[in-house]
Formats: sequence, C-alpha cells, structure tokens
Amino acid sequence: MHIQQQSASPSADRRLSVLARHLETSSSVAAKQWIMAAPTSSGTQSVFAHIVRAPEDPILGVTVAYNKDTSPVKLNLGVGAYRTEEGKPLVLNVVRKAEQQLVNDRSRVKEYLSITGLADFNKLSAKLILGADSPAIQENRVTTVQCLSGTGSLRVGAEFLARHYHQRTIYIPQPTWGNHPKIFTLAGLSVKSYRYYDPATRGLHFQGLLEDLGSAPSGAIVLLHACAHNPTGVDPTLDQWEQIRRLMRSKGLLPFFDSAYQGFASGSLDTDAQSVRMFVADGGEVLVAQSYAKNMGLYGERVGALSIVCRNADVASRVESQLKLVIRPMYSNPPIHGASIVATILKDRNLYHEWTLELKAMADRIIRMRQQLFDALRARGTPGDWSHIIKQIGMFTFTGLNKEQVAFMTKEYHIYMTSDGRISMAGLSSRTVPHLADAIHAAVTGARRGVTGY
Ligand code: PLA
Repeated sequence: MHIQQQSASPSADRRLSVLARHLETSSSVAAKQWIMAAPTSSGTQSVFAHIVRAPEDPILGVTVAYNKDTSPVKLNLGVGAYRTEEGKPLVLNVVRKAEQQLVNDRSRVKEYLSITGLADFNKLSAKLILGADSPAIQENRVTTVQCLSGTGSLRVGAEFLARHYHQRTIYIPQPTWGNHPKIFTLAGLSVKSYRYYDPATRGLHFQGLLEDLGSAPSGAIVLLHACAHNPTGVDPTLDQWEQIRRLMRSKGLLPFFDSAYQGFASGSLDTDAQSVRMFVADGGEVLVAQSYAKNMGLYGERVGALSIVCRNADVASRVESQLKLVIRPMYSNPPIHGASIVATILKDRNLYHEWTLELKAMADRIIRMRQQLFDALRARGTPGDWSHIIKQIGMFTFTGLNKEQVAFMTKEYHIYMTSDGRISMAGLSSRTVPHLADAIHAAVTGARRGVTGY
C-alpha cells in the first residue's frame, strides 16, 4: 500500500520504470522473477521467496543441534558457557546480592542512559582492565563507552576505526574466534591474518607471528587476545608479549585487545590484564574491548565496554564525541540493568572481594577439569600426547581432533563441540569426564562404541 502510494508520484514512477527497464535488459532469470513478484502484481509468491537458507552459526549452532538431541547422556561442550559440577548454569552469588540491592532501591528509575552508557560503570571498567593506578586514567586520556558485551565493543571499535583511522587493515590471529572476521569485515575493515598457532607443537607459532606482524604495513591494526586465546588456549609468555609490543610499537601498529576472559585464565584479574597494561604503560595508543559475560557470568545481560587509550586528554574527548556518532544510529544507548550490576559490585569493596573469590573458584574448576580429562585419557592409554590439555589456559582445549572425529563423537556419544576440535572445559564435570574420555579414545583409535552412558 505504502509503495503504491509512493509510486503515485511521477518521480517515483520514473525511478521504478528505469529500474524495471534495467532489470528487463539484464538476462538474469532471477531479475525477471523479481519483477513478477513486485508488490504491485497480484501474485501470491512471497517477496522473500528467493532467500536461501543460511547455515547455523558454527558455535551457537552447536547448541541448536544439542537442544534437538533427546539422549540422556548428551553433553554440550560447544559454546563457552560456565557450568557447575552439576552441569547447571551459574548465577554468581555476588550478582544475586547486587541485583537485590538494585531492586530494593526504590529511587532507581528506568530512564535512558546516555549514549556512552553508565558513567560509573565506564570508569570502573577502565580501572579494572588498566589497573587502579593507571597513569593513563589519571591523565584523563582514556575514553570508555558501555557497549553490548564483548561483541558490541569490538563492533563499535571497528566502526570507529573504519571511519576515522587512516589504515583500514586489521590483522587477526590464525585461528581466532569465528566472529572476529565477520565483525571487522562488516564494519568496513579489510581483514588479514597473522600466524599464531602451530599444530605441530600445539603451541604458539612465535616466529611466524613476528614475521607476519613484521611485514604488516605501517599503522595496521592488530587484534590481540588479552588472555586465554580462543580457540587455542595458547597465550604468549610475558617475555614474548614484550617482544610483540616492541615490534608493534616500532612499526606503528595499532593494538586492539579483545579481553573476553579477564580472571578466567589464571583466576587473577590483574595477571590476566598484564598484556594490555604492558602496551598502555609505554604511553602509546590502545583499544580494548571488555566483556563481563564470562567473568561475572552475565552472558545474556550483554555487558561490556570499549576503552580507547589516547595520547592526551584532548584527543580522548574528541574521540568520545565521535564514538557517540557511531553508537547513536546503531542502538541509541545501551541497556541499564547489567551495567548497574557490574558497577554495584566494582564499587563496593566487600562485593568486589567476594566476586574475586567466586571468579577464582570458576577458574580453578576449569583447571581441575583439564587435569581430570588428561588423567582419564592416560588411564585409557589413548594414543597421542595429551599434555596440551593441561598446558593450555582459559575456557577451551584445542584438542587436535579433526572434523571426522568430532562428527563421530557427536553421532556415537552425543557430545557436541565445534568442528575445529575445540571443547569448552567449563561445560565438563567430574561426572562427565569419563564419557568424554571414552569418546575421544574411541574417536582416536577408530573403535566402535562399547560403553553406554556414564
Ligand atoms: N571475544 C572472544 C575471544 C570470545 O570468545 C567471545 C565469546 C566474545 C568476544 C564475545 O562475547 P560476548 O559478546 O558474549 O561478550 N565467545 C564464546 C561465545 C564464549 C560466542 O561464540 O558467542 C565462544 O563460545 O566462543
């Protein structure tokens, strides 16, 4: 109706007929079908009839498949989401307490936040990642905006860079989190990769990394995982970080840190922020995307922050003014609830302390799962060196299992994981380790399934 009304105007008619002529002269059948299905025709076919079904997301699609499986022994080790020993999602006690405080406070209202989000949350988030005594914060040269978790923070940072930074190429590690290339490409950056993981050693391809960054064009952006590299679980040592920093600064490469697991790798918030702090300490410019999905268990609340550390306060405030122009047409302003939970916890000494204990308990449970899985494979005499399971860090083990072996484990054992052989250690428990070890053993030895359930 709306379109018919529009086409009543002579100029709209002209545009439509030009378009129709253009399509008619092209030999494409699809184009002719498009005309047939135009809203002015009386046909009953959907205007979306040409749309092809998209594949499921490689990570989130694993959960879709898992949900359809009716087996009582099914196990979801796909998405990185923390589970308790009982296999249940966990809401931190400290989060419950903060939420209770928020609910009890009748003075709280539901007004819009500003475009940049909750001011307290932003200040406290910058302190959390850069350190309470960070000179960059004291000198007011950090601008922080509240964003929609880690993904949203990466996207806002990428949109800003595509619009305002002179070099539009970003280097991402090979491999990396599957959403990185999509986020950066859609923001308008050109994505290249640098060598990161060496399947032969199941460790860092440090030489390759230095060579690739060494030959990147001056000023290029480099995506770095602050800690707990996803999917490999392989992080540079502090000494290697220092070499990466020197190389990047000497070539004027711009670091963009993705910090999705602060506190989850080592159990310490400060230890896991060392890589970022090293780059900020040299006075150079840095972007950091933070997520509270994992370390505060706020997955669905979508709480995160983007900080841009600039050379001086004046640049930082101009950068912030432009970040607002990026955010406003995307989602106007961020949601209030999750950021209020985080701010409540971060600004209260007792709640903060309680949080660090709960975080450490989650990290420790993941580390225990590594040891148990390693021991279980050793006990079964599973061929291969599985020491990478205990050497890798963070939420995931990059097992080295191939696509066929993963498909076998899903079909025969109802174990769901991403096809690159990544397993979420946080989804395991002492109860399910034997089942997983049986499945890996069978996949590796090519044996048929002999065990039922666990
Ligand atoms: N960056 C990295 C390196 C991640 O692994 C993830 C999440 C994010 C950013 C984004 O998280 P957020 O937007 O929820 O804050 N990766 C998960 C989930 C845990 C996912 O794929 O969305 C994963 O299973 O890899």
